[in-house]
Amino acid sequence: MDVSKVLKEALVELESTDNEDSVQLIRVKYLGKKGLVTELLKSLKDLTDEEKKHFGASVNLAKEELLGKINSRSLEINKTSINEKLTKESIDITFPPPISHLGKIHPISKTYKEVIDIFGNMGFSVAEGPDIETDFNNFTALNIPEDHPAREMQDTFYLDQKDENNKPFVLRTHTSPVQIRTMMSSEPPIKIIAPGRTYRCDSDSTHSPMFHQMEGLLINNDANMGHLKGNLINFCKDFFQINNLKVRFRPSYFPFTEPSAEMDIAYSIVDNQIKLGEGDKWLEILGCGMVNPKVIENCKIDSSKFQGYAFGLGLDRITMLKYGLTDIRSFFNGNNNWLKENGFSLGRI
Ligand code: FA5
Repeated sequence: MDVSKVLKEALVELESTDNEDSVQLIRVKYLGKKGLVTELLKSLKDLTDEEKKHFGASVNLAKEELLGKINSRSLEINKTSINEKLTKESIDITFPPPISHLGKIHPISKTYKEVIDIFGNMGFSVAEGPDIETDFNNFTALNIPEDHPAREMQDTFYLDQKDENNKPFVLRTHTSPVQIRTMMSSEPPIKIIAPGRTYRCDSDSTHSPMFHQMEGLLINNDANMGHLKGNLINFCKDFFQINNLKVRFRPSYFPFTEPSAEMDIAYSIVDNQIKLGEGDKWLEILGCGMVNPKVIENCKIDSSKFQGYAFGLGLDRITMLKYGLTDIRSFFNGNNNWLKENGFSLGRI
């Protein structure tokens, strides 16, 4: 029985194979229970002790060599197939993705852009403030001193860290602190909007713990409630693209404005969808008023020379109204299917 002949045949077969399945067949053919090399070992019983020694050793050597070659051939074949796959599947990241793979613009992002465009056309510029605010900017400077009941109107998230006045920082409950930051750092005339994230411990179909507001602030020497109402009505007609939009201003109370009002928009629900411009339901979209002279003074501006108006618009609320969405929480639950249905393709923004 020629061990070297069997080994040679096995190696030739191994060399000519190019896939993993064939390698495994060769393994079985030679090293399996009934394999050719195994059979060689079975024939030991017919040999003399001296022959057994030599033959056994040469079969074992051949077995080891073949096993090593089978394993390395198998590795080689796997490596080649992975490389081939990688070459075939390589992605040209400079190539634009197919339309079906393009992301969607979130409705809130679309609203953000639109409100900035509309107020930008009215001459307002964009100001910004941080999400984490001091107690002074979020409350005190806005004429909401400690223990003032108005602090309870806005359920506040307090942070553990304290500011220089030893007061805990807060997640801003509204965008109104940007009024303070702007008046503290610039001279009138002032005409800004400040869109951004705001936070309150509040959650139902029209309230979200994180939501978006846009502050508006105009300070000059002759602004009045008429200007404020006119601008807000024009904004709504432009934003909702409805000329005879039903709106109402209700007297309200904010410590930082006097007089104060809230603006509501009329709607109805038809087939579980919000319909605008008709119906007897009202959704509050903003608070507004003439800036309280105390706030102007808190910012070191002379309130005998300057006056102005301010408003805080709920961006999520106007987005719900515009696109007929009934639950504010759907904006933020990260559901990609919802976004595919309700988002906007890049070309449309
Ligand atoms: C304020 O936050 C005032 N800072 C607004 C203001 C600014 C008044 C300047 C006067 C001058 P209010 O708490 O009402 O007011 O909130 C304003 C708007 O934010 C509401 O009309 C509503 O549209 C929206 N809003 C309030 N709370 C939530 C909430 N939890 N989720 C979604 N939207 C909300």
